[in-house]
Amino acid sequence: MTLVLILVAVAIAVGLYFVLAKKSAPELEEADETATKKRTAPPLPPRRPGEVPPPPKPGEALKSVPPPAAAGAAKAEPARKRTTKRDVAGIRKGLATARGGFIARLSALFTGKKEIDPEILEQIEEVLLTSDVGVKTTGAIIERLRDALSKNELSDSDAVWNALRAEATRILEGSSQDAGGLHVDKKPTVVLMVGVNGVGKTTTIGKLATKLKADKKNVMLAAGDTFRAAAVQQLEVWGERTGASVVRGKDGADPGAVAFDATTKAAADATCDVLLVDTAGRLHTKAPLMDEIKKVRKSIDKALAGAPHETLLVLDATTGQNALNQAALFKDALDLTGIVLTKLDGTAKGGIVLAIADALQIPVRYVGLGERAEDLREFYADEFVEALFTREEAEPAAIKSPEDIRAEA
Ligand SMILES: Nc1nc2c(ncn2[C@@H]2O[C@H](COP(=O)(O)OP(=O)(O)O)[C@@H](O)[C@H]2O)c(=O)[nH]1
Ligand SMILES: [Mg+2]
Repeated sequence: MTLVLILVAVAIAVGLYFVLAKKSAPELEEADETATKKRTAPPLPPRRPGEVPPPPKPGEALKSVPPPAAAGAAKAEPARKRTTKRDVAGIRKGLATARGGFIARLSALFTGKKEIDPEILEQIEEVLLTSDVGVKTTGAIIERLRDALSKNELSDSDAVWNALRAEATRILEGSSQDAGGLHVDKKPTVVLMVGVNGVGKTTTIGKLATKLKADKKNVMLAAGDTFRAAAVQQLEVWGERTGASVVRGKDGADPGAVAFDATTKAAADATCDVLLVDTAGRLHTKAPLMDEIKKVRKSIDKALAGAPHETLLVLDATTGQNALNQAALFKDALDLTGIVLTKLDGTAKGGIVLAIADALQIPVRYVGLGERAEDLREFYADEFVEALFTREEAEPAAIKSPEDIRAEA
């Protein structure tokens, strides 16, 4: 009798457990929906309790182990193939101001010295700190150099320079597995552009529309900065230049409504490849304004499930550490897929790119090296470091990549 009672109690408990588990699953999914919608891999088939996975067939064991993720690459998809021709010389030209400032100051510490000056680490540290690399990133770089020096891994000042260059590459590659331009693999691909006032959102949209048009893509623009009539006009000028249609609302219209309308139109238009959504760059320190960007994002998702496919944060390199503070707030509010760092042509510092890559672990996708459409460059760490760090005396012997050699042939 007691046994029967115990069995009945156990059966009821098990039943209750399954009913509760089933009920809470959709609620959890909903709460986490925005964060995981785009990137979650298809779920593995459920395994019954106590079930042991089948042993791997010979040779299969290694395949089933995922490759180790690079630092900060948790969100990143596999590295994409470079779509543009390498143009180290062009990028170097765009970085002339930074090379004349930041890099020239660094380089001067090494010029004419073969022996390592014991004070060189402090001098490097000072240049990095005054070039927007930031305290944390500078500290990490110096620590690694000090470590290598103490192990006698750096024999002369050339070796120190190369180690510095390698550090820059490591930092930039760590965050940029997913670097290099937009991923236009959905039709339409919806791109939401965010950032504070004046950083270059609208200009970047115009430059992107120009690039996409050159790639024979059909582009639509959404005038989501409804606060200033001038902002809408600025986008319309880019629309006329590139042949992209512009979706706009009435003056002062709700930005979410404009974004919803544009996304609905783009989704219904079979010829539309990419929709670029402009937003107002209101002060990020005012929480309600940040909430509004989140609302815009939600409206886009409502009009087309899974969109926006890209949310790019635009940062102005000339604002230095301020750009980092902005980025932290936007990263908190939105699921950012990349950074566009504009106006790198206008700063003698330029170290901010290292600080951003190191602190945010969000891939830098484009850099702005001027106001013309062709000055927006897809970002690749190796190419960028080569353009930034090549010293004047080494320039004639610039290293050629296999792509360059093939292109010349
Ligand atoms: N030198 C330079 N100027 C830029 C770059 N990107 C944008 N600008 C300029 O920055 C200013 C503000 O750009 P805008 O797109 O209106 O910023 P928004 O408020 O974020 O939309 C404009 O004068 C642009 O021409 C860049 O990469 N280099
Ligand atoms: Mg604008």
